[in-house]
Amino acid sequence: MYVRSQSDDIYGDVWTEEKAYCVEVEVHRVQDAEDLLFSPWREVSWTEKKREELRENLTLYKPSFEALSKVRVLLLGPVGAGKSSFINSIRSVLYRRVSLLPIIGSVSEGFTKKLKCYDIRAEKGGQPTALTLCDAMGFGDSEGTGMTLHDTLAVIKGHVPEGHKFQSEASINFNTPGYRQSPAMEDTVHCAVFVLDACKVLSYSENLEKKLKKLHRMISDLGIPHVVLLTHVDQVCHAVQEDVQYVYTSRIVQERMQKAAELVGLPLSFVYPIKNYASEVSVNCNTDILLLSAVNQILQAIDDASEDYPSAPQEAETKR
Ligand SMILES: Nc1nc2c(ncn2[C@@H]2O[C@H](COP(=O)(O)OP(=O)(O)OP(=O)(O)O)[C@@H](O)[C@H]2O)c(=O)[nH]1
Ligand SMILES: [Mg+2]
Repeated sequence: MYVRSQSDDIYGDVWTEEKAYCVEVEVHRVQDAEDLLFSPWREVSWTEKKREELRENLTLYKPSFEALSKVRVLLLGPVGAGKSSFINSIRSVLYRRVSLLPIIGSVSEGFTKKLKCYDIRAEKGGQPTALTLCDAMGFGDSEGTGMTLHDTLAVIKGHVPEGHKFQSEASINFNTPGYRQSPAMEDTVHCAVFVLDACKVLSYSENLEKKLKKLHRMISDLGIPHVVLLTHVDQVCHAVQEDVQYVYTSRIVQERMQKAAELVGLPLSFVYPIKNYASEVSVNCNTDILLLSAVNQILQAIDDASEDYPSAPQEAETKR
């Protein structure tokens, strides 16, 4: 439990005897009052009812653009930020137990090497929802490492086939096996999500920042919505580690969100903090609420952008 107090507040007993001996001393870490704001800066209802409401929003979601039956969301970002973990976490929320997809790993050169799209099912063995989450290779810190800008744009435009293995020395082109020359609208990416690690936003390289900013401009030009997910928020604030309910009261999470927004060049309202399932073996209501809120923001961004799609799907294809 976290208590906010004035510095001269006294809790417990005050000894008046001249000689008092301590038999046992218990030391507790006290969260610095400066770390927490007096009230959350974004309102969230942390209730079971809210979790079910958000879950239903996702499972019943239908894209507002009628020509589309499914939406593809591409997870982009530096190696190790938690892109694959996010897919595993969303599955966990819907299956009501922590899912164990064999796609997560910590390797400095990046664990995910292929483009793989995952159907998100309403429940284990159930019907796929209208959401598909696509996992791809991470960005390296230095030039020429990880997925290139060129290949990222090829994926976004829908040219790259499922299962393609990225190779920094072999850019995607017309000769790439399975290359889609004229992708249909359902093959393109309908929202790009930048996944950034709250522990590392202050130390990402200049090269990575340039790449994120460039992508932001290029994706905007294509008329594709994009948002930022800030992962690992449990590792930057003790209160949040105890309970993600403190996420919008934590000053440090707020600062890291501001930094994440700056890195990409988006306003703060496009940044959503999440905590992926990483060490726990069962799901938790508040963690689910934060994850589902982020997904619902992504779906909303897709629907907002689709209002500006040309009405006929063929026109939409040529626009891209
Ligand atoms: N504590 C904590 N750990 C996380 C979180 N998200 C991911 N992790 C851990 O971070 C490590 C990397 O996660 P991945 O999901 O494999 O990261 P990725 O972005 O897919 O990485 P690449 O495939 O290498 O590009 C794993 O050990 C995860 O368990 C989070 O929100 N909190
Ligand atoms: Mg991965």
